[in-house]
Amino acid sequence: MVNLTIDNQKISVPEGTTIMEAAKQIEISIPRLCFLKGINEIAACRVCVVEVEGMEKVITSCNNVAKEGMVIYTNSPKVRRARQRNVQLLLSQHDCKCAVCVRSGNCSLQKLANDLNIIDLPFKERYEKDDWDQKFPLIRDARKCVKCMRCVQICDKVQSLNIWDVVSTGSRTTVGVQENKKINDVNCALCGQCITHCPVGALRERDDTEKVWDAIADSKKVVVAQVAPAVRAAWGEALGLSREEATVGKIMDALKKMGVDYVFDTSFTADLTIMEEGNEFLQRLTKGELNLRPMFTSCCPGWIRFIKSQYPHLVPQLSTAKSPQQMFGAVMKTYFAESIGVKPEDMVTVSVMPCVAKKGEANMELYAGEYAGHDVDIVLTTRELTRMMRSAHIEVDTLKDRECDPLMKEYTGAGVIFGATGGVMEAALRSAHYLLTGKNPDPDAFKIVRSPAFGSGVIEAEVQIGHAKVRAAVVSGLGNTRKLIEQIEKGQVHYDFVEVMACPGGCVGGGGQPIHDGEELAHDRGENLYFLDKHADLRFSHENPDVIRLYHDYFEKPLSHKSHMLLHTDHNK
Ligand code: HC1
Ligand code: SF4
Repeated sequence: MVNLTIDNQKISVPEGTTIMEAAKQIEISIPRLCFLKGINEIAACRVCVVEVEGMEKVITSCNNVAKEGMVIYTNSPKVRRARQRNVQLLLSQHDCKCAVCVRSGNCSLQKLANDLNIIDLPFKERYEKDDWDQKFPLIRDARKCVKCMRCVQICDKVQSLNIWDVVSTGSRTTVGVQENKKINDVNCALCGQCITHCPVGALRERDDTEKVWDAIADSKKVVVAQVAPAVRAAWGEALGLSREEATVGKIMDALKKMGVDYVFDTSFTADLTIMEEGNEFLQRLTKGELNLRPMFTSCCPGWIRFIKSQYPHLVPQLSTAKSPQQMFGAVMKTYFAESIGVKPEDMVTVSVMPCVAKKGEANMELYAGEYAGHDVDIVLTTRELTRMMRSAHIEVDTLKDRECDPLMKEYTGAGVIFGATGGVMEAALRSAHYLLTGKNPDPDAFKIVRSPAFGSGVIEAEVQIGHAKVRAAVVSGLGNTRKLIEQIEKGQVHYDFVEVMACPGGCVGGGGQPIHDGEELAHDRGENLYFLDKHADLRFSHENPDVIRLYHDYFEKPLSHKSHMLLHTDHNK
């Protein structure tokens, strides 16, 4: 053990403990901007400096370890002056337009400047302009970048894609797209993890909220919204609601109050996906199409972008099922439009997703139906939803639980758990058991595929369903996915069915979710979804009465000709 004194308190810590960690143990919180535990411990921002008795200069606390006998001050005049100066230097290269920044009120730099009582900038402002493609779903504003390197490290160490890099030299050193390329010319998966780990507003999603307001204001348009499973687990975080208060019913109420005509839950088409993808899997399994094993899930668009750019030869192994988001759009513009007597061209379909890649997915030519334009017209992230609620001046305390509209009102717990890693696999296994044996399993029979740490790697399971043995694997995070695929390719592991989610923890940890300065909340949000499943009246996708009626009235049966036309796609296109 090492003995030292921090702010006049004596403390003993194990050898190798950083000063920042040691201070935390006695509830002294040292401010920081760039630090991300285990990912970015490079002291780039120099905000976490502390004074050590006997040392002339202050030192950074995130990457210096506590030593025997050290006497440390975390908030002395010398420390405060150094911190102020370091933050002022960052601000000198920052556009400081806080009032019009998407991260205003949730920006670590803004908070630091306030906390440090910085009320003036002694330096002349100097920041770069750039020519970012404003149509791309991910937007970068170089004038707000503080060069903390978090985006570089997240994309490299967690997602294995190295999209960002340090570019230019000397005083012009900054962060940009690798090799100074355009963002459209590199293989960004659009997972949005760099956004949720950016401490300021330098990275954000393309804002599509005005498009929704325009559609609502257009009296000729019928606006139909769907809300993804994982949104319910996080939307209240940004509005100060507890998990119990932030129900999905209140999102539906808020959307109606904003002027949306019909509201639905994407968990409904998650159930429909299970019917299509589950049957497709059983067909591949029982027909012994070995060259197409393992079958990979196809609902995560970040994963689809990844496989297409990194492992194009594996694309035929993807399930042909469209994602629940796209299925919903297709069903809205056909079955639902017909049933309410609206022309598909007069319908605007809006999705609320925890994801940035869903914006890219919806825009793909692949998903422009013959009926009217794209399946989904506008995609909002969870963050954009809460911004819209704010701009509509909705008092969250006044929101009531509202049900979805008829025809696609019902959803099951199996659909809800799609939003957490392992959920798609578990939902599929529950229904596969029924399809193969004619009997429902215990709903929790396959909980082995739930990742205990939601994203700490790979879960594998061999499950017996009737006479069939299914070798399943679940993975989240693209770096983890790359490792798994390499093992599959080398023949070191063998699976029949693999679920992949691009974001660590699955959609609950998605790049469109509320931001908490690098704090990982995917685990808690995932627990919330499993809690909702546990207490749901229906827990099997094949028992969703509205899905059963949809097949009876419209699609006939899973994998029918009509299903293939509307609910499946060719990922090779
Ligand atoms: Fe997801 Fe999905 S689970 S991909 O994470 O299959 O975004 O929530 O909506 O489409 O259902 C996201 C979540 C979501 C789809 C479903
Ligand atoms: Fe990398 Fe994901 Fe950010 Fe794209 S969105 S740059 S893949 S972290």
